[in-house]
Amino acid sequence: MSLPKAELHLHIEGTLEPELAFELAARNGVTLPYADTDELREAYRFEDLQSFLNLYYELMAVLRTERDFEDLANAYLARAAAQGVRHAEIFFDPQAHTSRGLDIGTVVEGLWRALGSSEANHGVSTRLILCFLRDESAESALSTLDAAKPYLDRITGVGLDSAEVGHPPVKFREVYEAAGALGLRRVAHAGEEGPPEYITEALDVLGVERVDHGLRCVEDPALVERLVRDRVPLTLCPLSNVRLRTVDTLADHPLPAMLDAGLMCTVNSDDPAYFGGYAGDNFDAVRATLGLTEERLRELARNSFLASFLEDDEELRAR
Ligand code: ES4
Ligand code: ZN
Repeated sequence: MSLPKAELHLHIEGTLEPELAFELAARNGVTLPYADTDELREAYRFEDLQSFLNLYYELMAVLRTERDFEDLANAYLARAAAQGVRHAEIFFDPQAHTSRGLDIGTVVEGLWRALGSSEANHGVSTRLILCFLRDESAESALSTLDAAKPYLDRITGVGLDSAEVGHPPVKFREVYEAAGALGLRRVAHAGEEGPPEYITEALDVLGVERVDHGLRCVEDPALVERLVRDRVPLTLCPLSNVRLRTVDTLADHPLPAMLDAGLMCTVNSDDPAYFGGYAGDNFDAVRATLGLTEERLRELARNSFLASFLEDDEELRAR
């Protein structure tokens, strides 16, 4: 569906389609443990978040040069634009690359080659959000923020992703304080697999402005009340939730009830190459399966711009 929308929850590494993965593997002399794209797609049957993350990190081995990151981002932006995305706030995971010996500059400059010309080339404005891997140490997050300092003109905010359970937001208090002091916006994944308490902690301890996923807030009525009152945006990813078995089926997704409760929901694709669809596909799926009215769909699209980090004048142009 091509309703104009902003995408606020998108991991650029999660847009690596099998075809591009094999193309980059050949270009860089990397051998993948899959015979072909069909065999790779066979591996896209996930039990939970961790089983997905294992493949997600494994495939990143094909990303080596600035040009690889540029090609990855351009491929995403073209597909997003075709589905009505006018603005994209894009997560990247520097530690997943620096741990393989890449320089953070290769990642940021490569992505920027695509993002810097995205409005002209794709009609999509962009922001870049640096995510810390929560299953790595707090010290590693601090040194990642330090390494990013030469590139802060290209980075709008920080986020927190990867394996959630056992890695509560409080672990990253110090790096979020430092990021805030540098003028960076703050978001974090919370309440995807982790408990509602992680959502509260992300708000109170990390000072986040948006919660990525936030799905499990529905288990805590007092938390829902707070999120409604404070109009805290939640970046939901319905197809991701199905593929990672956070919900049993799409028909069981609490999105309609969350909207009825007054929560400020947005619909996003998370890792579209792995979860069966881009932003428009997620909108199509919730419309078809959850029976959302046109008015609800327009509300979701409007929320995506309101919850974005666009300035007011940019927001009006994008909508
Ligand atoms: C992710 Cl779906 C999801 N959750 C947490 N971390 C992630 N990194 C990439 N996709
Ligand atoms: Zn995510």
